[in-house]
Amino acid sequence: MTILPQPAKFIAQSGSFDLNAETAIVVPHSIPASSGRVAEQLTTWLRLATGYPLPLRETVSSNSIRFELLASPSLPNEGYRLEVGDEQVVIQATAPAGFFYAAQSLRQLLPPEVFATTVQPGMVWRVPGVWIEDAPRLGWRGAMLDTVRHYMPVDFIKSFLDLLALHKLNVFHWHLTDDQGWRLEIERYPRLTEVGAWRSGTLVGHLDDQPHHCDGTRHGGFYTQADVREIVSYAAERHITVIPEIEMPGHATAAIAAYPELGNRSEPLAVQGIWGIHTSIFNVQPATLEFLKHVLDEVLTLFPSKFIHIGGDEVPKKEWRESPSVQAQIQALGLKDEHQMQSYVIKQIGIFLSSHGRHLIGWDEILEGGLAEGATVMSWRGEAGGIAAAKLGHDVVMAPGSHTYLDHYQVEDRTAEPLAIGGFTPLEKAYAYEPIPKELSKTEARHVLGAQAQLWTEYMPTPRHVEFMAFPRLCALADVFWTPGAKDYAAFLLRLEKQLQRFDQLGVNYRPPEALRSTT
Ligand code: TNX
Repeated sequence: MTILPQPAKFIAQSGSFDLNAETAIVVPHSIPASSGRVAEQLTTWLRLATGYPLPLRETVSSNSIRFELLASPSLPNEGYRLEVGDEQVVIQATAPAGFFYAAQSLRQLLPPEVFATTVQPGMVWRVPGVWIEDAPRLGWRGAMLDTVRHYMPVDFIKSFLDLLALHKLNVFHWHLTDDQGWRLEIERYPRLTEVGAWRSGTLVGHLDDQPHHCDGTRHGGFYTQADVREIVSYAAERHITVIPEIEMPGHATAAIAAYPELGNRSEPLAVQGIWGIHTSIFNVQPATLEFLKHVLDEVLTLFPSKFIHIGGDEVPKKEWRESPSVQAQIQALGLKDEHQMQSYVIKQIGIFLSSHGRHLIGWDEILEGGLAEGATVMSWRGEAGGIAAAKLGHDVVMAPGSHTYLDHYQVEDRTAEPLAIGGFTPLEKAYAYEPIPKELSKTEARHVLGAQAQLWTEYMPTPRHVEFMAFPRLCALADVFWTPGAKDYAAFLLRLEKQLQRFDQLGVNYRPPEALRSTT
């Protein structure tokens, strides 16, 4: 088996199918346009490297790749069947996502050169005979990219989305605001990007190295609303939902630098060039809550996702403790302390989002001081937050630092590789990750919507560096998120070897894993 993530069920068959200049793609009239669209995508992909015309036809013929629509309950929406025989390849699914994943699998059954972007002469494009029935284990298979600590160009985000799609991941969690920058154009508040998108310098070396010094180079950038629309639709074409993250009430320095009235102190702030947890957080004036809702109004028009991520992590309460006005509000609202104040803010935002038919998700700190009704928790400080929330009957997404933080070192000898934040998460550990905590009963486990990988970019200044940290560990996590049943690391490595050959064609800057260094 060469497909990654590994299909749920497959049986090798005798024979094989050769793709050639006469092969057609058959999309009967009964296939709805949304699924037929996948056939167009498939032709586009396959044409690049094969140079074959691969026309779309409505009538059945031999030497073809045939799409067949199944009645809805026979397979889940993301499921598909793929059968490769001598005369034809048959793809069955009930919905566009299933056809899309079948097409991804078919590409991976072909030689890795099919991922080349120019015609490869002299190739035999042979697909080995196989029967596959496949569907994912988890519904939420995500990857988070931090585009704040380092701005990532739109073209890179698109190529990253292509790689997510190749791994059958379906959520792109886009970290857009933080202390070091505000990267989303908000028409009502232009200073968020005029001021907030730019910092005057960036920390040199590691946060733990003292004294801190910055490089003095202006860094920044932001995504216009047109960029966002383009990315959201690019993702949708690849069956990926984009979930924006707008941080509150902490990780807010860039916004406060742009609009000082949102903060708690009178002295002006600059957009941060240093990593870590900063004490500057939003105040809790009604006007600030209004500001957040106005920002979200625009966010909601840009992002059709059911979930909106509001951050909520790492909120030092120092400024609130010291602010007479926040203290007065805590009193007036009858709250016990600053934790309840945070919870109050998140609840207000939760109510706002529900009133617009959306759903709040936040990092596990939103549990502190009481969880907002219906809120979904993203568990990052280990699994505890996720377990607690699921036991309370809330949905959760597992994102524990221990296994899913791809900003950690991939090697024990830290001097052997570029500076990273810390930790040690080698490929084998990522592969060993178990997304459903054993502490949960079957019923509680239904609250685990899925899991995701995190790419925080403090120590990843360039897209190539992001690729180096993401791959191949994200391949291992994709397998964990998608494939039900027993794991087999040795078999994973064999499939990975093929995936790396595909990466070579695509020009992905992956880190060659030790286990495969002698062979690749
Ligand atoms: C903690 S994870 C953070 C981020 C950092 C990350 C570095 C989380 C919700 N907050 O702000 O970038 O650690 O690993």
